Amino acid sequence: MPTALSFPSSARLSGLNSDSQSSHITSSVSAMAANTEQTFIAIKPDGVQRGLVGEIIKRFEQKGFKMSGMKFLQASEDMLKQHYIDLKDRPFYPGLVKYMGSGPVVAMAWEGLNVVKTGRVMLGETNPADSKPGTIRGDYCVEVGRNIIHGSDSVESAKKEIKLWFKPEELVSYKSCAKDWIYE
Ligand code: DAT
Ligand code: MG
Repeated sequence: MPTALSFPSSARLSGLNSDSQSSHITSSVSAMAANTEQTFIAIKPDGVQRGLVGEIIKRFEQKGFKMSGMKFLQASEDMLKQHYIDLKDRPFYPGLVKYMGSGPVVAMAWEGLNVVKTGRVMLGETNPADSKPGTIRGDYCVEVGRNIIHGSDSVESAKKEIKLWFKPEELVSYKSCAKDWIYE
């Protein structure tokens, strides 16, 4: 977690007087809390098999989000059923669970300001056919049942999903050296 020790350096950098320094510090405090929002992103088995792991990670890195956790695994059926539990009554649920377990996935936690919502924008629509070019699904896939990537749809589901996929000690808390160049 960032500490109060990091405030003076950013205030000094901006060369502000003491009044505006304190409002700068106040806004830094609220921005800091928002900057720690996390989302769960998973590169699905087709994304892994098609060699898109590096490309997908690159997009999140280059955007300015911070990786807080990553692992490569073939998920169990139980875990995938749980992950997609809200869709259990949908006709595609069994096929979805089977596809997600058909090979290894890359499970990741990414952190940053509005990362849940922005992450969804970066993914594109659920159906690649509706996804704009420039989005991950818009650029790299064709069918809804092979849409290469998962991203949490709300802060609440992100919390649940990160808890399901990661043990607390698998998430790493650190300060990115780029932080003060990404956030004002
Ligand atoms: P998203 O992954 O965009 O959050 P979702 O949570 O509604 O979408 O569905 C989870 C996954 O289930 C989705 O990525 C692909 C699959 N899926 C959704 N709708 C489907 C459909 N109509 N037919 C086949 N698979 C579908
Ligand atoms: Mg979803």
